Amino acid sequence: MTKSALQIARAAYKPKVPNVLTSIVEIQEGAPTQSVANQDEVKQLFPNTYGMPLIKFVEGTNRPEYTPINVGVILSGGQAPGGHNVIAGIFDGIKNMNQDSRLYGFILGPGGLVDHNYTELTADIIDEYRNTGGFDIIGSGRTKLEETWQFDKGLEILKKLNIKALVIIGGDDSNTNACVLAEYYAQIGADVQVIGCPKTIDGDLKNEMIETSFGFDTACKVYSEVIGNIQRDCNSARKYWHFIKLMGRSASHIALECALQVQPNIAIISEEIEAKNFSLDDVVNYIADIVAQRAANGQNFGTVLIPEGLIEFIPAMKNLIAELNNYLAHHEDEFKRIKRSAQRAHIIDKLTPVNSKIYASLPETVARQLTLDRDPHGNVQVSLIETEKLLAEMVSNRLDEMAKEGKFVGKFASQVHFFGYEGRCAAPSNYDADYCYSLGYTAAGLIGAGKTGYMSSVRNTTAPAAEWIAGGVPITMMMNMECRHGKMKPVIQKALVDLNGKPFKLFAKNRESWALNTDYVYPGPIQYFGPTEVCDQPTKTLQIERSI
Ligand code: FBP
Repeated sequence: MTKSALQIARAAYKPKVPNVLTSIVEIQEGAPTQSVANQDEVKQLFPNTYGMPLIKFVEGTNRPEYTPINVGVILSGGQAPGGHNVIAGIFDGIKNMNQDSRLYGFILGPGGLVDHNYTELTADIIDEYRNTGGFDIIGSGRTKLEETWQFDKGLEILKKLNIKALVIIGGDDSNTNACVLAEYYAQIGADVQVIGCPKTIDGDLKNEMIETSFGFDTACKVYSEVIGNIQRDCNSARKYWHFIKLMGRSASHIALECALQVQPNIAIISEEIEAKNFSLDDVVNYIADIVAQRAANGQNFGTVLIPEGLIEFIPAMKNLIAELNNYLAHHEDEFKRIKRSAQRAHIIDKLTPVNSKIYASLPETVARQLTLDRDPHGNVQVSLIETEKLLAEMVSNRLDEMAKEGKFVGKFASQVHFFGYEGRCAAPSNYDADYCYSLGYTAAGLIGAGKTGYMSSVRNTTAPAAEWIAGGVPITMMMNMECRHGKMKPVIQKALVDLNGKPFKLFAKNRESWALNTDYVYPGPIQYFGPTEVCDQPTKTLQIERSI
């Protein structure tokens, strides 16, 4: 395989790790824990893994004798930069315990465990993938591991390969399932430990003990670089408004982080739209007013950041989507038989008056996107909805009306962009390379200590890596009960943007000035080699959250 000069240089990079991981690790256990809410229900559902203590790794003196251990690893869900380094960390960690330990990767996500599709990850393979982006070492998938028959089927192959521990690298849902699996294997005495690792570029798997999910740092840096470039182009030509949609299926952490990095003219934060009960028209008016104000100053250009999940946070749109989900779930075949050109009118006819009116007001393309195939859970696939086009078109229409009323004097031309996939497999930043390797090495330490139902945790990451704190958090500690598909289920609480949190407050304090002045910041590309202040900075979100 031909490699770029950067790839070759990057392969030799040695991730920085907490000092404690370079020493003899001893386990320090804290007090028993409890779930964030619904303690009684969660406790009842997880009798074997509830209430376990927090674990902190500390420097020890006596190195235990480790017997060889076989470990399995699964990459679950969307790609996130650094996944290969988590696997490298696990590999090095279990080899450090005993050179005869072995690592097996299950192919294409959790489905690989159920289908007995695996490969042994040897030193040669691991070395090929150190510090690289992507999940291609074993691939990823979105099969949900939640049924007992899947757990039993998985156990057959784990037993055959003599695998004593499984590491599941995934987001909130995958780690919820990891916890259910840990509980099940403990309950049936399967003698298989299960450990989770926090992954997702969306940044919505975080809490007091998990500072950030891996991949968020790199992905946001990639998007911010490109947005910065667009801002410079836009400030040079001074003739376009750029509507930029950013990934983040529900939470707006990516949009907020990018806004803090690039200081755009407008950034919409879904959580705020929901809290203020904004309608789609309110969002359109908000943008159009800023466009008009800038035009009055002769600035017929600007940037608008739009979180991917926005549409589902607008209460009226949420109701419309819920009714559409329900209608399509029950009339899918009937709907598909209708001629494409007649589908819109058909839906308008079937919906309740309020939703019908909103649906009818949507541009043709967006109306169609809302009726496209649902995901395996019957939900609309938000990444397929071109919110950026929707808003650009609606803002343009609104400005035409304002022009007639004499409230807009200027020109409006738009460009639309969607940034998501281009950031998910980028070569991990130094932060993600170090963080991920440490998470993997820590997971190996938890396995060595015989733990199950824990998530690997590396904290204090705004300090130099040597001072990072490694350990484990019982996954049940992050859980609460939520209604999923009509049933109450124990799930890890998703972390949305906190409107009372410091990062949002800083953004809110500055946004008026960023709207009217052109205060763009141009972050430039991720730097892998060079001064630490250029190469090793964590996200703004993390820095602001952890500032005193
Ligand atoms: P995860 O939560 O699984 O990490 O994936 C997040 C994400 O990147 C979202 O931002 C996006 O909506 C989604 O994946 C896209 O999914 P797919 O890769 O299936 O198109």
